[in-house]
Amino acid sequence: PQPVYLSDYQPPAYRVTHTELTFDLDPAATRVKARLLIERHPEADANAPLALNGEQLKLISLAIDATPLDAAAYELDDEVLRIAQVPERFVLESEVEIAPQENTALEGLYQSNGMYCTQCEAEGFRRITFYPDRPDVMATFKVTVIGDQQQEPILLANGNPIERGELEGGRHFVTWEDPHPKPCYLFALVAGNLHSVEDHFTTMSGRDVTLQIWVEKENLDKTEHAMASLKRAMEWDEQAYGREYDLDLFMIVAVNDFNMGAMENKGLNIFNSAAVLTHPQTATDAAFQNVEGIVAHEYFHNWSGNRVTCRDWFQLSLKEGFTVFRDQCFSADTNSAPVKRIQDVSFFRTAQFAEDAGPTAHPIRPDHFIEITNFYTLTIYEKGAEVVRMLRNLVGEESFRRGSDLYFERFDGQAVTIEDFVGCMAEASGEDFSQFMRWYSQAGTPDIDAHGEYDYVQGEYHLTLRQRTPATPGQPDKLPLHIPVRMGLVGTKSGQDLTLTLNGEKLGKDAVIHLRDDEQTFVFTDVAEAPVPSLLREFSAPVKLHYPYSREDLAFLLTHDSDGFNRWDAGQRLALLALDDLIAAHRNGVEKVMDSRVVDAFRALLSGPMSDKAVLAEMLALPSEAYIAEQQPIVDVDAIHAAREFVRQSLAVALRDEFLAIYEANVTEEAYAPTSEQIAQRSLKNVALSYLMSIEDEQGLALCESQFAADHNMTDVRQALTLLVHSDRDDLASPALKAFGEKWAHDPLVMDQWFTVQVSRPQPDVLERVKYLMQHPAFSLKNPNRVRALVGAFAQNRVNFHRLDGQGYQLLADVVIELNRLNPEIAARLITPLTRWQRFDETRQALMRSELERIKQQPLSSNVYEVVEKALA
Ligand code: BAL
Ligand code: ZN
Repeated sequence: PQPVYLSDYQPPAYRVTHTELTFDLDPAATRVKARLLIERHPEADANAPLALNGEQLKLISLAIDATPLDAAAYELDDEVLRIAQVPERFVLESEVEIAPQENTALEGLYQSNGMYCTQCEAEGFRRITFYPDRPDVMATFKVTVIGDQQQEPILLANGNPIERGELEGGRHFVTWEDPHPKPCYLFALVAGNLHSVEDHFTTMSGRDVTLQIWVEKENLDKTEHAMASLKRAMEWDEQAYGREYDLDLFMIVAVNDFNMGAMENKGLNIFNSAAVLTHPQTATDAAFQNVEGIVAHEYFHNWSGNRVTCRDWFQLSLKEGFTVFRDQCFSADTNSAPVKRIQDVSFFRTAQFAEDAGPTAHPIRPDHFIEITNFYTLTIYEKGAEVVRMLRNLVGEESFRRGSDLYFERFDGQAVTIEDFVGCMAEASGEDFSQFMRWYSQAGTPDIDAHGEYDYVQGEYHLTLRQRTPATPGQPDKLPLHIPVRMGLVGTKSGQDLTLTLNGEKLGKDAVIHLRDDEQTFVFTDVAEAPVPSLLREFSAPVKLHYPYSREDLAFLLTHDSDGFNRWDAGQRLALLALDDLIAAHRNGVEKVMDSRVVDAFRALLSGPMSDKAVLAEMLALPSEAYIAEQQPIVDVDAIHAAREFVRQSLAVALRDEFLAIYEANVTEEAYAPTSEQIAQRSLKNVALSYLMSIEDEQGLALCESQFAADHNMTDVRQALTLLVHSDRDDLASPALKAFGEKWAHDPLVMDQWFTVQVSRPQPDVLERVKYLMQHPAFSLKNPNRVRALVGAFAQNRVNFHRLDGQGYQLLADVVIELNRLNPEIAARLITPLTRWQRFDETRQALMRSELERIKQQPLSSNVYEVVEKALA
């Protein structure tokens, strides 16, 4: 497979202005008729051939302006249909046949539980009909779907329904019209035996929009939260961005087999059932919050992605980074803002930093790719969002809003670039973003080494910041970035933020300083007392900040920093310092000793004023093994696990009574609601329970068992089940697992949780259990959710996946090889943990590489090929 390069971009020689499609549905032989109104670009060569993408299509007929084309008039290979001579303006008609029931890749038109659905982003439309499958070709669509009245009573497509009727042989049809020009990646069709819940939203200009969520009948009671989230998102986008919905109907459909979380097709969002269905008995608080965020994300795409779309797939972060930023702000406004930031950053620093440091590292705007589906990454999405957040922080909220208004107005109905977006921000604010643009082209996470000195005599504080971005594949040398560092100086006597005076200018108590050079020293004057610097507040830039904080400094910031995020981060850093010592002790076979400062800090947290329970729950959670691993030069999975368990157990022993008290104070009999208050209470209660269970405290065990038995809501049940299964009390865990598995055998999304709980336990029997569960009737390699819940979760189980005998790696490679044939997109994603081989000891490196080599020996899809090739380069 050959890469495509951004530098080769050419505007399309022909554009489609209007698209009419007719689908005659059949599992083995669906007929698709296309009638395309096509025009040559005014600047294109009059002899330019027409090239249409098409894959796995059986061509039945082809005509231009009603004249059939004979075989000599076109060339057809596995990927492209090329017609040498076409008029300046013409109608192209084609008919093709496709087989949805054989489509296990879940791209294009496929069947899921007997229902038809589509996934066209990024390049799935070419598996439906011959078309210029690129986002800069935008057309209005009229779509007729014909299906069986019994099997497919519901026939959906984008836009508004304009006609419906019955046909011979028990068939019927519905015709849909979408007046908004769109690229074909936003096309959608759904047909099946679906049921809907309906609601309404009145837009800011007073229009009534009908909202429908379509699901299988048994899931009708799991749609309430998604609907409420949708309405909140619609209102929020009007207030925060002035964006109003533009059709009379907005539909969401839940499907069981789906590669992504969801898809923003115009007017017809298709969702992975896991990203839309919730019920207190089946979904955890985290799932409720995830659904809220994803519903909002897809809805927000209606403007950031659909009305204004991407010129080419290299610009993917234009819509994804911006839309993730929008959904993050929405969730922060709707829930606890500091907790949202803590959770997002915690995930980002673990997973995106790892991606940015590995062999698949790429810029937010890559300059080449083989398979675009490999680029739906944390870098494009999450780092892209961090860059938009930096822009907002650099220009301020008002200018940012002016910039986004300008962007949506100026480029409505167009396919544009990242420069167009940043250009609007520059125009609205008067700022110069030329250096800032390097964030889009340079991969890798910048390291910032910070050093501070207080001059008592002069009353000055000198802060030196040095930046360096490590080499990444294809980018050996990096240029300095424009990095906004939000900061404060916390006085060690007063415990208060000091006023910041820089170059004679009073900046207030919290300010953004701009690091642009490799190294810069900032001299703060009129600093009346020795401070501890609080740097990178709210994680103001996606960088690794290194400052030689002492444990006393961190304990001080933990209680005095006015920035909630940095208070949490000080706790994480303090725990990491203790963990470092313990990891070293474990490796050296020396007795482990718990740092009393960490115990004291936790005691202070537990006994201090408890204003924000949600933040407290985050502060009590230790850094994950994956995050600890990120900080180590060579990852020693066993030492990390042992050290973290030691800290957990030491804290539990020292603070048992406090954890018990926290647990008891946060038990509630209230009916479940996914409110911030209740979620905070449950988080706090469950983090306390996890400490108690780490020492298998008798009272903790009893609480855990009764929490499981009470069956109050899935958050509590799942936490209790996890703690039992992850303990050494198999006598308690086995009956609980059995009861849970029997109770929920009919619900695949709950069975996914049952799989995950089992395969993430630290005990060494897990590999056998994974193999056993892969034979379970509820498991199927064809379903991406099942694969992620079982095999994906196992690969996150650090001590077991990284077994020294290599069997964990072997199992993953076996699954990748099999999935490569069924679903290349999911297979390629599944390889990720193996691509991180450089981070491990030599033995594991060799084992991981040999599995990558074994995969490479197979006949591979371009998706898997690209990842393996990079991983071994
Ligand atoms: N566009 C693919 C799914 C999403 O990011 O919303
Ligand atoms: Zn998106």
